[in-house]
Amino acid sequence: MFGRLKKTLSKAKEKVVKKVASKSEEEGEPEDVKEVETISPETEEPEEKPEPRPVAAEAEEKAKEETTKEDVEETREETVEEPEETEEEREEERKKLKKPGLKEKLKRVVTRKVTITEEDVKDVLDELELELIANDVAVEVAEAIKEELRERLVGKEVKGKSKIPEVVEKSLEEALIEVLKAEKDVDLFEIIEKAREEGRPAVIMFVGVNGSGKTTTIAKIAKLLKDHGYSVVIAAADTFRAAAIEQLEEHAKRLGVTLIKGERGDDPTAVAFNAVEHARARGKDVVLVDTAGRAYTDVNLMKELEKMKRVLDPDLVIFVGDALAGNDAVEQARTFHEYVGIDAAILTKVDADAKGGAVLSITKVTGAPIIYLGVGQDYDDLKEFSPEWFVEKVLS
Ligand SMILES: Nc1nc2c(ncn2[C@@H]2O[C@H](COP(=O)(O)OP(=O)(O)OP(=O)(O)O)[C@@H](O)[C@H]2O)c(=O)[nH]1
Ligand SMILES: [Mg+2]
Repeated sequence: MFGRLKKTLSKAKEKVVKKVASKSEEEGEPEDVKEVETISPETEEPEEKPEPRPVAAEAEEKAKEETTKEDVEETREETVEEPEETEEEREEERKKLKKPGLKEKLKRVVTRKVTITEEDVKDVLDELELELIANDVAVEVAEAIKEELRERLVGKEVKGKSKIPEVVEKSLEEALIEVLKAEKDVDLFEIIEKAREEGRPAVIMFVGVNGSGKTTTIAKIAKLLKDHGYSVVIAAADTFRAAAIEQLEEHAKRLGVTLIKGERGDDPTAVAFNAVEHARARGKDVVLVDTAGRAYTDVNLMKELEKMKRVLDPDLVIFVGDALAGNDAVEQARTFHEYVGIDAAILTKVDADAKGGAVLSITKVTGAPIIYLGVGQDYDDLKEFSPEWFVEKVLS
């Protein structure tokens, strides 16, 4: 899953780290980190007690050299006073004189920092942008990731070479989370609970082009909700193909949930409306509405979905997109959002998706959060999505 995207991000990360690290070597202090880190004040002190007052003696010598005849007396006075210092005081003084050297050294290592500049990251970021586009990331999203990353990296002070990978990784993590963040969160269970409190079934419409995985995803969601104790009704509002109704009948039978269907060619909105009425009358919790998938350029489909949305006034419209379609899935989402309005997205076939482009792009383009990912053909192959989970997955 996301193998290619992982490689792209890891390559960019390594390049920035390498560049900044080489700069830190050029601009930093000599590599005395080890030496200094292993020296403690204790080990630097000589084991044995030094000769009495070598420092004071040295000072005395120096003073002697510098004194003139006139101030001899004064100097004598000073030297006369000195023997009165206790051994502890002298030890203290000796330490004081020694310590700055050590302190200075430590300070040199701690403050050895490097500031990341535009120059350091420009080429890598440009390259990353192009590689993201090659990974089916929408152009505007690749650009946004580049900018978010630039903002976080340029001007950042990194203290110590060993901190560089951490700083770069953190910036990348934040940049990706930023583009994956939706305008508002969508929680399927909260929505259902809210409708339940209002004494009515929650209505959820699934839209998307043909073959994107709507019917399979509805079956997965029906299983998830049933496992959580909710009663589910499925509306076979894809009356376009007879096989679509049969496919859903099979799922409903296996899952033990109610299916409301019409005949092939019936008005899809009427079928969905009947399902909602049925759920309301029987006190069911959720209605999952399967819709027909055609090309997203199909104006009739968009009109049909618009009408259904107007009549049903659903709690949630979920766009189902095939992650393998990459940028095309993003374009589909954009169109569905324009005509129908989508609240959330589910991307399917992510188990076979190496590029991760659609996952990275859909929210930024439509504002709708990804709530689940389809990761296989079984009912349980549904993964709850969060930007943090995704970022961890692609940066690990
Ligand atoms: N590997 C994998 N295959 C999936 C996933 N989701 C759906 N599929 C497969 O994709 C194909 C199409 O899925 P459907 O659920 O029929 O798609 P649809 O959107 O309902 O298609 P239409 O009814 O024609 O509009 C089926 O073979 C599914 O088994 C998934 O997450 N992973
Ligand atoms: Mg279908």
